Amino acid sequence: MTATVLPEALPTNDADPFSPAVLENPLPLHQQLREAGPVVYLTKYDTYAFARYEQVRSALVDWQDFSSGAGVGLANFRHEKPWRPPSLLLEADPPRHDAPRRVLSKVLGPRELHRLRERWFADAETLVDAALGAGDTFDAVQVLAEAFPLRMFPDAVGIPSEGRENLLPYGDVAFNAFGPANDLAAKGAPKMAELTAWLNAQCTRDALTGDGFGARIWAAADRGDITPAQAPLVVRSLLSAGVDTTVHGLSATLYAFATNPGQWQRLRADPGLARVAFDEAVRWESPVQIFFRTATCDVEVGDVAVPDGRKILMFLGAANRDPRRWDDPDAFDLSRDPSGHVGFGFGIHQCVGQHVARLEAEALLTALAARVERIELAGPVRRHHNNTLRAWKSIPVRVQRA
Ligand code: 8QM
Repeated sequence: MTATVLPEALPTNDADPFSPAVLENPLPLHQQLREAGPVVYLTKYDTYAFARYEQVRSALVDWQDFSSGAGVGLANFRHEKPWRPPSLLLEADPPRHDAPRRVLSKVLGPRELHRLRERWFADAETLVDAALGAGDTFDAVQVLAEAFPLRMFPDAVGIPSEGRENLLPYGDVAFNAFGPANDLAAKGAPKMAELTAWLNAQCTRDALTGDGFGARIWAAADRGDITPAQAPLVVRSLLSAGVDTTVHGLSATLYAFATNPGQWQRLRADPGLARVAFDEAVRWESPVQIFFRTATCDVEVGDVAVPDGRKILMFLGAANRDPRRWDDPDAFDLSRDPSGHVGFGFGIHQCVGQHVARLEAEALLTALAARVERIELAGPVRRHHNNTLRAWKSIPVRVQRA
């Protein structure tokens, strides 16, 4: 039997996943989409969607049928011009994808991270001491989740201090650009050229200091592992993907603890749980909520087919709370094994910086757990809306020092 390719044969949903209401709280839509079926047709964007763990994970692994080369946003690069030259990693398929991936994977590998570990732990202690020294109520987003990666990561890449205030605004524009041309995308448009020019200028050989990740990417070009033309784009990937993601991953972790005091006590009793805690927070909140793929043929999924050339919206956040895969999925629980979550993606594109992110989280949480007896919300939290990210503007917390 041949699978039908007609959208009319599918469960449909008329919601706008990028509307302010859904971005404020996507969980009800995620549940509707999971319950509707393995494949749902989104009328608003004339596109297909996966929200169950099984389909999301299978599609992420099957890069042949579900391609990234036409872009991983709503825009289809076969028909629309990308807003910037496509990423050599994120928006490419094998074989083009592979050499840049290999280079970045090595630059961000265990040897490099081992060199950073001691310094990052010491810097986390300094940062946490400064935060606690300023009082026992503060904004955990600004004072911890933004401050730590914004210092550590650009230093590790090797860009100068000047202009770093552009990193988060650039990320906001870039992550909005994966979604539709809505108000959020329009908001970034006036700043786009300036931010892009600044970011690109940080990717040249001369802008990058010393022995950072950036210089190591250029060294790979000197060895011939990638071409000199590819090097600045690989540096650009690092600066595009490595800032907002960790900021909101750390924010998610701090929010999770501030609202689950029992879990904080567990971390305090066993600081070795810091890494599990971060992964559990990435599962629970899914800082990167969505990515698209493009079908390279009529792909059969169950008893329907996604037609050749069409975009599929993959709801990573919905998959990460799919009760078909997770017990008590809405609980932030350090006793579960969160491995297998799709918050870092899965398969050949799975986050190449995930070990960097985990090291940042481990350093920050270890410093915090040693110094803070209690952490709780001190006022209303505020989300920051973005077409791709589940992000925060503010998480006011009150801490009690240990
Ligand atoms: C998202 O530019 C890039 O290569 C890139 C940008 C954003 C990401 C990944 C790669 C997933 C964090």
